[in-house]
Amino acid sequence: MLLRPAAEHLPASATSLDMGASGTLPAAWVRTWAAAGSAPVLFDATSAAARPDSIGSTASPSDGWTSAEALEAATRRAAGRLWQLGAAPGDRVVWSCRPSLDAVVAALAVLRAGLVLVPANPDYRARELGHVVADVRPAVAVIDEPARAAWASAAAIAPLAVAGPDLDGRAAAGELPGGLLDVASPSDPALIGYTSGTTGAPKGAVLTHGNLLAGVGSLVAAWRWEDGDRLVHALPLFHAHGLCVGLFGTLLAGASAVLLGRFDPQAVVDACGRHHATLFFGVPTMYHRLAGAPGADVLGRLRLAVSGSAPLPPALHRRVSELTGCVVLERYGLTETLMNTSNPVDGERRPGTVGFPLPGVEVRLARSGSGSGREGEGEGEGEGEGEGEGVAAEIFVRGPNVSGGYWERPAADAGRPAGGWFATGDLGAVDTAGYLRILGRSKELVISGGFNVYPAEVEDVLGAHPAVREVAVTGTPSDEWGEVVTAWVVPSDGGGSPDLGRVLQRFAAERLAPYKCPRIVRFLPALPRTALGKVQRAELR
Ligand code: MCA
Ligand code: AMP
Repeated sequence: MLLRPAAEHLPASATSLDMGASGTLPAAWVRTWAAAGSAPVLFDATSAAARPDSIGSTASPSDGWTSAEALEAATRRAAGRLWQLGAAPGDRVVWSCRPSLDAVVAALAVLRAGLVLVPANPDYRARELGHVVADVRPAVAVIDEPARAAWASAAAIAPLAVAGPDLDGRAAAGELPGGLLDVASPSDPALIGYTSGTTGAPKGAVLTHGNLLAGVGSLVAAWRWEDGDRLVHALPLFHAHGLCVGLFGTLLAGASAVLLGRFDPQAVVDACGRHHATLFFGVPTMYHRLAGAPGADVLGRLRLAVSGSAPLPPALHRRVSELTGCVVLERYGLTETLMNTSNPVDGERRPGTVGFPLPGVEVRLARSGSGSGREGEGEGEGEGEGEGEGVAAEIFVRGPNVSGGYWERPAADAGRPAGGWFATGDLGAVDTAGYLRILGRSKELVISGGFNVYPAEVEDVLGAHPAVREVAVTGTPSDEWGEVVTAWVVPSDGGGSPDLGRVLQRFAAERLAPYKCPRIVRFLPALPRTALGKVQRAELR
């Protein structure tokens, strides 16, 4: 069944916008910056420890704030530096940096220069960063730490220039080739987001400039994001939530953001108050921690607090509302599609639901399997498939926000949406008022603190340890994290001990980013399997 379109839930101003992706984000940003002049855009609190005086000074834009015109100039110079490093339009740039203003300028410059931004978690270990570098063959890697730069160089299979994030400071004025800035077309690739490694190795979802503009533009419209809005930004910058929704959205709306660089409940509370914030975006773990923080009632004074990336338990939704007066707005998205649905700004924000389709996005529920969705489903087939109100079925999405497929994957694994419909791997149902409810996932995925963990990747790593005969990875429910990663291990010698558990956790920590490492290790004599030999994960959970 097709969900009722956004038009029924949004004002005409939001739905009459052109979501047909007839432009690019950089071109839109530059127009906004030209009009905004000296207006403050980004407050850099990422190095607050070194500059405590600057926190809270909203009076002087020069004190920690970067203006629209300064951001335009810095990103222009940084784009020139990327070209000097040898990158040509269409080349990929791996960007693996801790949050900083320089890192932000570098990322924006990649898009302005017509290059393809490939974010990589700065917590990645050598094998994780190496996989991205070997797969995407970047011309440039922007990396803020020598050890990670060395890992990238070692994994490169094509010539690679490695630079630190301070691209602007190194640019030589007057050497910029003219006419190349902000000229990418909507169909050109803009960003490759690594995600969904069902086979153990993440693959890159390719988003075009048109996808980014449509995906971010629909949020600006639906959330009535305006130049007077100010976001407290405490999300990682290397995922769609922090980068596309938080940062790119701020810039498209002509609004401003306080970049905290990391999440700390007290810092969020302080920044909301001192900077007169109107917006906060977080994952459920952040709301869990904020709910218990002194001064959290500041959330109730925001115009909008948004949750996403993982299910926000209704009990937590109600708790935040009771403690702070803030009715969190939950929305739903994926790296491959950016955001698809959202609870309304005006109207009831229903706990346990992700609301209605965003402007320009079609959402439908249909039976999955037998090739449906990714390769097999045609136009309009979703109607009359027997999936109706309240019945769980796979969620499919279609729209100008949806990626055309994964980077250089063979057809079977390419994620090409057939008839435009992208199979999300999430299961949902609509309630009587039309709100979408996420009921589970058909894909094997653990979401811990808003970060996605693919069991196969963790199993591949642990399975390489000589003490492990077999291993399966699942998610164990957790109030704070949503789920935590649990490894079920069949030891080679038949026994298992807390010591071996710790050895395996250390082994994982050397090879995987911290959020993927098993918090819990359990030992079994054998894994439960079906008659065909498939591990029965449901029995382990
Ligand atoms: C940190 N640790 C974690 C996680 N984060 N362990 C499991 N799951 C995690 N998510 C580890 C730390 O390395 C540390 O390990 C220990 O847990 C305690 O760290 P703590 O300081 O408490 O954590 P934190 O640094 O405060 O991080 C918690 C966090 C963070 C702020 C909730 O996980 C976070 O920023 N999550 C947001 C994820 C996100 O942006 N997802 C968007 C992707 P040790 O003790 O060993 O040192 S999804 C997306 O983009 C789609 C499109 C969407 O819909 O949004
Ligand atoms: P990613 O692979 O990082 O793009 O994560 C996308 C996945 O996050 C989706 O397929 C969902 O499983 C999950 N997700 C995102 N937002 C929500 C939400 N509000 N509720 C439940 N799951 C969500």
